[in-house]
Amino acid sequence: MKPAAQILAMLRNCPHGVGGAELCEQVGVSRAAIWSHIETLRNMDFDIIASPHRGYKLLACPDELLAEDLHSRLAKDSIIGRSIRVMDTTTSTNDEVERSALKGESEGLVIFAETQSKGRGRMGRKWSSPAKKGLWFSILLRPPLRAIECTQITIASAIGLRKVLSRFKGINPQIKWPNDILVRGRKIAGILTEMSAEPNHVKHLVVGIGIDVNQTYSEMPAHIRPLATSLKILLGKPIDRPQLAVDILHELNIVYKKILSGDFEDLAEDWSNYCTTLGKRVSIEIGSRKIIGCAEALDETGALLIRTEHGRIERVVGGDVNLEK
Ligand code: BT5
Repeated sequence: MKPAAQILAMLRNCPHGVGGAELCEQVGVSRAAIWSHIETLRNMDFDIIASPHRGYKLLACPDELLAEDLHSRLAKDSIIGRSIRVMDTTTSTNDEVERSALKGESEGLVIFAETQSKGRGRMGRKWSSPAKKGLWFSILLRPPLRAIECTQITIASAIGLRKVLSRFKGINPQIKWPNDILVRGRKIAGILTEMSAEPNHVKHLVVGIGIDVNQTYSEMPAHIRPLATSLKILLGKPIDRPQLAVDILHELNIVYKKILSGDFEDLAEDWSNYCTTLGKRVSIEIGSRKIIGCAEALDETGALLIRTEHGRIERVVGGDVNLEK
């Protein structure tokens, strides 16, 4: 870890302040070097005061995603976030991670962008990603799964996101199969899982996640305003994006480890408790075919099981679910 990130981690862990001597000892640099790193952090808008008795104290952090800072706040053995990059702008973080995957980068890489010029949803749809208003990021995974089991990863990610968002008072997020997180019927987050696979072997997965954090309605494109919401709109105040990013990566790591240890059933149970789709009469369009029926359950691969009007079970792995009257 770089000295500035190490200093930040120590300041966060000791809200009452850390002495200069302790920082020198732990970071392994001189007092002058500590002073210079503190100045660098101040120039990045970290509000740090120095007092002769208490040493250095962190008062406030900027609303900025900093790779080293995020990394230093994750557990050392975390798979997700082993390596983190933050970009000011890119076309789509899914493209960035895909390029890294093809170069052989190991799983756990996370790339954030403060804004995306071509953020996308499923089936070529656009994803609005205004600068510094949300969390727009993608994760590289190389799970030992078969291609047909990969819906598990989207479901698990939705469960992880739901759990973190539900910690905000008064927010009760619901999951709409397979990739939407809704609050009060409006979309607050979406997941785009893209896969590179051979018949019996997944080479890698790119899990792209978009979370609406600090937008107001006026900062959303008009066509999504009636459908979307953000944490700021729901809570009436801005949210600390770096902290939210850390909490989400932490939770995604937990659910990913569950999948790796074969515990999808456990996750599926959690999913059924918060899923708006289950038990409802739904329709799903897959190409030119339309399936109508009752969404009964998830199977062990994460596919949705629909009981049609003829009593047959249809297994659905993708598509848009609409609630029917
Ligand atoms: C999704 O697609 O919900 C997946 C979204 C994934 C976005 C992330 S951001 C990081 C990574 N990089 C990318 O390029 N993508 C991923 P889908 O279910 O197809 O929903 C798309 C629809 O959601 C659009 O057609 C709009 O109606 C709506 N939408 C667009 N932007 C939105 C936003 N910021 N918040 C809520 N809804 C939005």
